[in-house]
Amino acid sequence: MAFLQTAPQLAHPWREERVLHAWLDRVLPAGRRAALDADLDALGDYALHAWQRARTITPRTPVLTQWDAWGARVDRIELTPTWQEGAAITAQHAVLAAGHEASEYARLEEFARVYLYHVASEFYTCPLAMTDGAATVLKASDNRELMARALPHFLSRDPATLWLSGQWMTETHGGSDVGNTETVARKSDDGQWRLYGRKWFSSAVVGEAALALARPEGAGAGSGTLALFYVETMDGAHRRPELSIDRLKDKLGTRELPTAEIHLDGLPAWPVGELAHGVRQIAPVLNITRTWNTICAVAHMARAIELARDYAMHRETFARPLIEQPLHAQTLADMQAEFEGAFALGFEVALLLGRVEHGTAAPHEVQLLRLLTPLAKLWTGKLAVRICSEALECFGGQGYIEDTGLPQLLRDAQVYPIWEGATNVLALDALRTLDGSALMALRTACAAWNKGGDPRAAFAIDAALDAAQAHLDADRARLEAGARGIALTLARCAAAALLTRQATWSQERADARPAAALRRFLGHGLTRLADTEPDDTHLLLG
Ligand code: MFK
Repeated sequence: MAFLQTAPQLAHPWREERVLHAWLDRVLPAGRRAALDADLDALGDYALHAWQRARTITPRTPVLTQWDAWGARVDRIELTPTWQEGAAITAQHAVLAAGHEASEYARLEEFARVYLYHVASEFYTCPLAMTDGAATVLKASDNRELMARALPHFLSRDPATLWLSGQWMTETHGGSDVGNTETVARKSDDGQWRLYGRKWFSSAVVGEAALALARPEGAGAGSGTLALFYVETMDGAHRRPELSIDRLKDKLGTRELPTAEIHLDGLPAWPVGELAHGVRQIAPVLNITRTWNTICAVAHMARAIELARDYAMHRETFARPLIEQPLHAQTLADMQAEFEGAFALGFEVALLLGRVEHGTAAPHEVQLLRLLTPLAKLWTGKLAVRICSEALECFGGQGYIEDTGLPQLLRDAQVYPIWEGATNVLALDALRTLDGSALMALRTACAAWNKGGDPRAAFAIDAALDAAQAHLDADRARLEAGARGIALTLARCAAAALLTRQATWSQERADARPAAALRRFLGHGLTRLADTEPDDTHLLLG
């Protein structure tokens, strides 16, 4: 019999996990930490089961049936088995509901669950993210009627009553620039608002509700005149006839996720707040879903690295395991160090979100959260693609073979820099918040995180922050051209400071690994500032 290579084995994503364990041990009070264990263990079991199951069945994608045999419009979507399990897993383990408990740790505990569930969920986390955002928007509104109607469903711990919400924003002419939204809201004679238009990326069309941007009839152009509406998609067991699904998108990745193009032809709608400034009203959805994007990207990196590491332990080349080949080990360790930095930033954003929402954050932390949310999203989104690509290479040709499950990691990862705002849009969003006091808030936070840690880290972080600050003095065109470099630099500074804190805590417990991650992360450099010479830019594009 010819040689047969064993497939990479996935370790238990919770029981045999180190980084999330240490983070939760450091942050959470003992009682809360212990209470979390059962859900994380069960979600780890599910993740392991889902990975093993996916290796033994033919991949499935959702199927849209628009018409029944007798010509009636039905727009029925048949979901994959994993998606059919989504409501039960979400409700049983409070994946969503945990984030809305009355505790400053609620968001951290929610995102620990998301971290374990995400890759197994086949991006069921996408509609969960939007539902979380919708719940957050409704709670922030003073619309008691909508709150009473929707929140018990969005945050339900019973799969039978759980509702998913979409976020219907993107249109053919209004992607990043939603001010171009063409959907119109008209008030009918009975006083009911109704929406007319086409939404171009609806990933929760199987959900029961959505938040939608639309322009009230007669309102002027631009984004300030858009209003935010709440809609429901079902009339009992049937999809409302004023909502039709034109087709499901044929995407590079996230193929199990039924992303749809839809038409609204008089769908009943209720204003969430005032009939203007809809972008401002929907902004909490953006920030919540961007945090989901961050944690999902980090979870994705963890999965790719874990598989590559396991493979390196068992695959022999040139008479020894790959893990003993210095260059291969170096490559894996570099990936791990970047991942640990990304993890630290992502979970700090989750913790800060909970503290801000619960009212226990210091004033500078409110500003810090607003700045770190886009920074974390844009950096981790890009990094996930890079790490997944590198991980595939760790398997040689097998990394390119579809039924290993590895190519899907890379295809799916490409959504993170796109989903919920592309990298450059996020960099410009960071600029929106980046005045002198926001930078000071970041400096203050970094100094606190660095306290008692490796002085070389503090020196490198200060130098990189100074360099980024110098770039903020540029004129507007240069500032925008350099926004990505500034954002990446600030993200790396925050991550390095957070790694320093984790390393100090871990060293006191005789664990030297986070300190090794910090040294390596610093070795990769913090500064990513760009050359923004406009003449060169024009020459290169001419
Ligand atoms: C999982 C798999 C998914 C399958 C594939 C998916 C592929 C992608 C599908 C999608 O389409 S996902 C949705 C992606 N779209 C976005 O994320 C939108 C990206 N664009 C932006 O984020 C723009 O920056 C934005 C739409 C917000 C620009 O809008 P405006 O109205 O032109 O900007 P403006 O005037 O600066 O902001 C309006 C208000 O919102 C301001 O407040 P005020 O009215 O009080 O002045 C801003 O401060 C506020 N604002 C904007 N962004 C904010 C924010 N407030 C808080 N947080 C933010 N992030």
